[in-house]
Formats: sequence, structure tokens, C-alpha cells
Amino acid sequence: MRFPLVLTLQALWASVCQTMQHYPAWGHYDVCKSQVYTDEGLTWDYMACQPEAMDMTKYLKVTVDPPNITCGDPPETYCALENPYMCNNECDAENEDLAHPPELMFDFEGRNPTTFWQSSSWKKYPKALLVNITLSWSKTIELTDDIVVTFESGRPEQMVLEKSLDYGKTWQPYQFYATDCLDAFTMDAKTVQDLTQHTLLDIICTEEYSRGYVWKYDKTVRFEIKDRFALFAGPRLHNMASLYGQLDTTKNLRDFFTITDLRVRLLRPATGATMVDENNLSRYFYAISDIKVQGRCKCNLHANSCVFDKETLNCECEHNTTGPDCGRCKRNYQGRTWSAGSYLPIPKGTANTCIPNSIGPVTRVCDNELLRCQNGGVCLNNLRCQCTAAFTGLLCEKPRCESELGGCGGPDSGQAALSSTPLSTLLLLLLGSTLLREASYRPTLL
Ligand SMILES: [Ca+2]
Repeated sequence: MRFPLVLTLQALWASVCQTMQHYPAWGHYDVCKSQVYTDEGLTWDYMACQPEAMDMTKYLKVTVDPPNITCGDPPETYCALENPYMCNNECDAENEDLAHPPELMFDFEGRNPTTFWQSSSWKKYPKALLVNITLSWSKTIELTDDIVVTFESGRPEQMVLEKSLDYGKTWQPYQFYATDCLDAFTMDAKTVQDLTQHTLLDIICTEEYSRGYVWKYDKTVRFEIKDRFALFAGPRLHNMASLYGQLDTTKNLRDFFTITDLRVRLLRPATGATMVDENNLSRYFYAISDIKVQGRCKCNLHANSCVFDKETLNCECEHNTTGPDCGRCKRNYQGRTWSAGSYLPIPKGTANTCIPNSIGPVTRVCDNELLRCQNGGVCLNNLRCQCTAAFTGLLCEKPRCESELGGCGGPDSGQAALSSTPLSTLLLLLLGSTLLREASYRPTLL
């Protein structure tokens, strides 16, 4: 009699596994296509998809500038900032145990003592001690969590975090950090909590991560991605649907979280006092033990995996797209203009697959059968939809006001429109994964 029971348990387990597999499938946009039976037989059902968020520090190239600023050549001994007579910090580039190369900002942390990169000391005071640390991915990536820089020494009194979206050709500031924002950058001091949905893209100067000097505990400098997400998704990111809706329709917002490179510009080290002790400049230097960057490859919602091959990241494009970011249609699949996938409608989104040339002329965008212009738009020569004033998009499918920050009808409209019941499970899943990630980070801060 045991045999049927085993079979039943097996069947139950199989169905549990299937369910488990299916939940993330629609909660995380991690499937690009699935086979479905229709009246016409077995066909593919396509959906928007994106690679999983991951630790992006494994895939970067780090450059420290000026190149000879790393300590240890020649060997040097450093004194503690809080005690000028405690000088037991030795750096020697030739000795593996005493060297502090840039790679030590990205190795596995959790050991004691920590491993860290260190600059040479402020020997040329009062000439500024300037160091640029550049992280390059040679690929567009989308940030999904806070950038966290952990200092082994005191946090700098002045620094700027910058980003590039064009592989380091041009740079824009992400955030300014100073003990005195007005004095250092002629900017009013603000915190991320001062931002609203409408000022989210503002670049601020914060004193949050420079002020105060408590050697052991105040070690991190953050760029708060999640607090910015929370302006749309709610304080515990419980309404990711609202955020996805905004990211879908607002290019500026999407670009804000997209980077190819990051640059930490260290402008003035911690001095711990109002006066710099000119007789003991070996107390002043920069040392960073860890930099965290969490994100995903930008694949325009056309790929669910991104592979690291020959030192570069590349999206594994689906939906008949190609290119490092799946940014164009494959050869012979240019039946309509390329467009990115869309997070909407939740949960599966819209794949916007590239279609074969044989379906129509190369630039066929609209017709009166399958590709109808929506919301009163008129198809002009199969080339484009002429939309009414209130709508935009390839097929006039998007209300024009959606492309403005804050969406249609005020700050909460996005959330209200999208917070219907079927989303609750998705949001729980997203919240769950967020909390897990939080849990894996927090212990280092406690
Ligand atoms: Ca380290």
C-alpha cells in the first residue's frame, strides 16, 4: 500500500516544484518566452524579460588615477588619525602582506582584519590630495541597490560620486559629499529624504556621510538607490509595479539608474580636526576596504541572461534582437521598427519582438489589421501612426502625461492605477527578495 502513497507524494512534490518555478517566472521577468497551445497548435508566447540583479563588482575594471598614488612605492609608515603616536600602519608594494592594491576594494570581505586599498599620504599639503577611482564595465548596466563605499580610514571630508553613460567619455555627478556642502561645493546640504517624485533626478550634496568622526562605526558612504526607488514604490518597495510603470514611460528616470562607468573623486581626506597637523602628514590618507555595486545588464527587456565572456558582459538576446544591449533587430527580422520591451502590463509585460521581413515592408509600423494605431491615431502609409494630442508611442498606446515625472494626474496616480489585487503576490515576492538582500548586507553595518 505504500507504493501509491509514494507516487502521490511524488506528484505533490512535482506540482510544488512547478508552482515554485512559476512564481518567480512572472514576478521577476525572468522568462523571455514559453510554449503555449493555441487553435493553431504549439506556438511561442513572448514576454518582457531581464537578467537577474547581481554583484557587478565581479565584472569591472578598476583604474586609480594618478597611477602612482597607491601607497607602498616607496614603502611608507602611517600614523592613526585619532592618535599621531600610533604609527604601525605599514605599506610596502613589494611585500604581499603589506601591499594595498586597488583589487582589495573588491575581494571577498568578511575576514578579520579587512583588506583594503590605500593611497599614499598627504605629503604635499596644502596642495590638495586628489584621487580618482574609476570602475568600468564596458557595458550598460542598471543599478538595483545602493552603492556603498566602505572606508578603512576616516571618511573623506570632500568627495564626488560620478557616473558615465558613454563608456567614460562624459561624466555627470551623482552626488556630492562634504563635511560642509556650502563651503566645499557652494551647495545647500540635503539628504535623500528631502527628495520628492518631482525632484528625484536632482543632484544633491549631503553631509550625512562625512560629518562626525567615530572611527569604528561611521565607515560607509552611500548613494541611495533604494530610497529613490521608494519615492515611487513606497517605503518598503511594496509597490514595485508603480516603479516599473514609471521606468517604462520615463526615459530620464530609466537613464538616471543606468551607467557604464562610476567614478569616485576623492578631494580631501579626513582630518578629524579643524587644523591639519603639518608636522605629521602621515596621518592623512584615503583607504577603502570595499565597494558594493548591485545591478543588472541592461538588455532592453529582451534577454534574461547576461554572460561574461572574453572580459566583457553581453546580453543573450531573445525576441529576434541582437547587439550588446539587444538594441536592434536581427538581420531579416526588421519587419517593424525595433523597440524595447515593456514592463507593462504587469506581470508579464510586452515583449515587442522583432518580426521577420516577410511579414511586410521593412519599415512597416502600422496597418489596419494587426498593427492598428490606438486611441484615435491614424496610420500614415504604414510608416507611422499620427497620434492625437493626448497620446504618444509607436501605436499611440501611451498617454502622453505618463512620460512626465509623477505620471498622469498627480504624484500617486501611478500607484493607484496599478495597485490591483493580483499584484499583491508579486509584491510580496519582490519584498521578500529585497529583505533577503537587506539581511545579507546589514550585518556588516551593525
Ligand atoms: Ca577588501
